[in-house]
Amino acid sequence: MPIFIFNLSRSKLKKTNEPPVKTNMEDHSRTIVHIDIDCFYAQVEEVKNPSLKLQPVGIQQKNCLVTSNYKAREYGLKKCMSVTEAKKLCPKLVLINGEDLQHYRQYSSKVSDLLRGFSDLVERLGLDENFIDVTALVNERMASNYTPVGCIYGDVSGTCDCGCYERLCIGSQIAQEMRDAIFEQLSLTTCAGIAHNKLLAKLVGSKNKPNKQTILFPDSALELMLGLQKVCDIPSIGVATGKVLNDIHIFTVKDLQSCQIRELEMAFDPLKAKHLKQLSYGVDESLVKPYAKPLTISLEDAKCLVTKQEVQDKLSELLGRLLILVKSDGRTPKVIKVSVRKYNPTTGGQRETRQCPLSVSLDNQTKLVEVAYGLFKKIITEQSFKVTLLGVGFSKFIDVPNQKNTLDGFFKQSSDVIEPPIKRIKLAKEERCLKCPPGVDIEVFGELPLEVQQELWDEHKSKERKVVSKGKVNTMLNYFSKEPRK
Ligand code: DGT
Ligand code: MG
Repeated sequence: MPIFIFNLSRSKLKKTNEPPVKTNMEDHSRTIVHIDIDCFYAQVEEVKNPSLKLQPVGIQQKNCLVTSNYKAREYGLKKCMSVTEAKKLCPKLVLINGEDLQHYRQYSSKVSDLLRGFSDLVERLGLDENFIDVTALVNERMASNYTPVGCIYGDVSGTCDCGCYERLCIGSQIAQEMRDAIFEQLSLTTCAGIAHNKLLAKLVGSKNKPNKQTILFPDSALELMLGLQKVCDIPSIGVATGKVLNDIHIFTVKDLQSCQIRELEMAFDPLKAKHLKQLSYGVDESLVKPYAKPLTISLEDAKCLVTKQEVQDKLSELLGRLLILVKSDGRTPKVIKVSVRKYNPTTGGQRETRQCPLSVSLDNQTKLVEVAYGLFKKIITEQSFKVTLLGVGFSKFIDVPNQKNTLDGFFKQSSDVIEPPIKRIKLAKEERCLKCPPGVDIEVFGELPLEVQQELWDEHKSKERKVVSKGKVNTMLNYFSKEPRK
């Protein structure tokens, strides 16, 4: 249950016609940090090529400028400007093609992974923004030092007495630590907003840019919201909702605050109407939703291929790029899959996918191409073919790091095929051991990471339910079975 802090004497809304939601009636017990990377794509290019730092740099996709570094922004360059216009404003502009997002994605996951070292509650928003709920960490540090770090938005004179001032000050210290870590480890500068909810943390973070952070104390929330002007400037109000609001003559944040809830309920369902009203006052009860890593990481190319060589070259190219993504993801995939669309003049063709357990090291690209080509041959059995799409992907990830301490690293002997660690076994400790499936050496089982133990147990249960088909002998369970492999 949220704790409401009733402090009506300080309400700036008292004189207006009774708005149903007041910011200082909201629960302030959380501390949320929002981190946004400065001129993200441009900074990644600068990290790759530091000489760019001294020059105005623009990132181009098609004929459009999607971002530019702050040096270029001094010339008046803006997002979504045409490249021709940008060049006119800044003739010395260095343009870089930013259509391949691979490096940006890599940096994006590195930043989120680094932030997860501070709190499990990290939510990604796009490629360069993260919300981090640092409430637990703040509570651990209470009664230490309450010096605020960074800029403060608005007036701090009338602070609430629920302890939010102290919490937000500690939150600002944590935000600074996070930004320092991102800079030290990845050479990226960032902006941060610190507030008691996601909406306010995001909004206030953009008040001082670049490479700065800003705290918002709850008493300044209304000022921040009213500074937005248009309803569409409220982050979670998209184009469609904005249009409906405009249709009922609500254009500004002030309009949204002062309209009757009944008016909103005529256009939206009651929950959404209440939510919109709350947003206009800077009230946002939404939680930081920890991001789930993707179930599959795959790449595909819709190119026409007609020879074995073309297919192998394409698989090699796709796998090369895919391995970079998988390695930066950090987890270990257990399954490799290939998708193919066979050309059909009438229907255009249908996509077919084949997959198999991954028994080859991620470091051995040549063998991976062989495995992928084997899967391709299972779909395309004809000598003469025409495929219009080829894709390759990894799935069934387990949280075992794929570079150091990898499953294959752990079990690797001289070949690339995973072998059980016969010589390295110790007795299993009761407390970390899940049920050992029949047929698996209890000592080997006890030595495995919990995720792998769980995986083996799940596989055993599936086998019991006959989910694993007889043909699929190359399973995890077989790797760890005491029986010799078939
Ligand atoms: P900032 O945060 O103002 O310092 O600058 P950026 O560049 O980080 O801008 P942001 O945070 O809005 O967007 C992050 C990246 O996303 C940006 O570097 C390029 C890309 N991006 C932003 N807006 C667009 C867009 O409208 N279209 C496309 N294709 N990419 C965009
Ligand atoms: Mg940014």
